[in-house]
Amino acid sequence: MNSTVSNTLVNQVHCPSCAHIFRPEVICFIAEHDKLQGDRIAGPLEGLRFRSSRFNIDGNAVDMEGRVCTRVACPSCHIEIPRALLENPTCFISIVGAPGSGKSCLLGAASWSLRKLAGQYGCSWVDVEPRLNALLHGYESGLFGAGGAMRTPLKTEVAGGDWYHQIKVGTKLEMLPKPMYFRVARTGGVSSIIVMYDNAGEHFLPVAENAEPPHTRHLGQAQALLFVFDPTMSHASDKAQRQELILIEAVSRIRRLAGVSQSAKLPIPIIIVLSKADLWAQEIRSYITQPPIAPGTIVDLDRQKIEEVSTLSHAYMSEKFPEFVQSVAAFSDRVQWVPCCAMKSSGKASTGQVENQPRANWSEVPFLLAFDQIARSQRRK
Ligand SMILES: Nc1nc2c(ncn2[C@@H]2O[C@H](COP(=O)(O)OP(=O)(O)OP(=O)(O)O)[C@@H](O)[C@H]2O)c(=O)[nH]1
Ligand SMILES: [Mg+2]
Ligand SMILES: [Zn+2]
Repeated sequence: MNSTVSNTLVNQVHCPSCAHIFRPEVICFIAEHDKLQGDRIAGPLEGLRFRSSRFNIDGNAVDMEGRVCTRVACPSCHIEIPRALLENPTCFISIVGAPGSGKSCLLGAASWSLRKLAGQYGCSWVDVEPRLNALLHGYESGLFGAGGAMRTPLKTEVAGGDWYHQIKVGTKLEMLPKPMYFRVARTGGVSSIIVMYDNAGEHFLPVAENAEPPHTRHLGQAQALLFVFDPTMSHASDKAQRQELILIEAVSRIRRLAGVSQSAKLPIPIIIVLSKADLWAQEIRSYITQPPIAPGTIVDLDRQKIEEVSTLSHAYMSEKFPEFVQSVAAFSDRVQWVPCCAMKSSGKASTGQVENQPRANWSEVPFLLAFDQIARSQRRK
């Protein structure tokens, strides 16, 4: 890259898709000219990835056919990444939970809420490159779009182009999740890029050691873990047991991928997101109708209120799901319990059918808490 931009570059970039770590100078550009379509790793429909030695005055690469190229890709997996990753600190947030626990709805509701409320929390929240967040935009407009019936996100599939990039590694095809990117900044302060993923719950089910699907490789670079626990999954069903197993499996993968001992406490904060609060949290619901806002240094979060709600939720969980609570305590000393909902379901007496209405309460809180904690730890370094 040319010298006009190099003074603002970060020291190293973590690829959000394949976890490769590289210096920004070795970034690949994506060719724009029609004659340069097709890439041996990214696929035949993608522009060629290349290292450039020709730049225009704005610091953009020029491809072999003379077209200006602004899009960049990881030098290892060739998946496109936002250029902002070269210039801003990154916060990786991994969202884990059983199939159907509410991860995709949570993402849609959180993103929708943050677009409206970020200013009140003393920060800004914008798409880094809207094109790369298309999946999430679909969740948001389905849940909160004006007019028409509310559409909940489709079940996140275990494979397929909407949710995953497909690349060619040697002779093998590999699926990697499509990250979602937001720029968050304290009003008037330095910005960070939040990277999040929406996996299918099935990817977190226990597998034989060293057989982890590549889809969840992001767990190795997670700086905060959001575990979505659905208290409405019947205690007696298989799924209830899975929630516990999924947590144990996720922690074990994080430890393996991050190279920490299997008996060590997790070195990152865990936030247990208690989803579907409209259905179960009668005693707690009144606490989460208003966003928890109070002056803070990084984000204006009302920590006292959040702590109060976390204590109430922990008490609820200790009574109803003691095994789960014990597992969590064994993994971390830094756990927060955050109830939230993405919608309100109610039975319609006349038809007996369930009716859903958009209702995002506290869905943004787990993400702001995670960002706040990551930003604090980055400041301490
Ligand atoms: N009442 C209520 N129902 C919810 C809420 N969030 C999710 N649901 C319901 O739970 C279903 C599953 O939610 P998803 O967000 O798709 O679950 P997921 O964790 O992404 O599931 P996978 O994609 O299979 O891993 C939705 O279709 C909704 O019917 C909520 O806040 N309240
Ligand atoms: Mg999903
Ligand atoms: Zn990569």
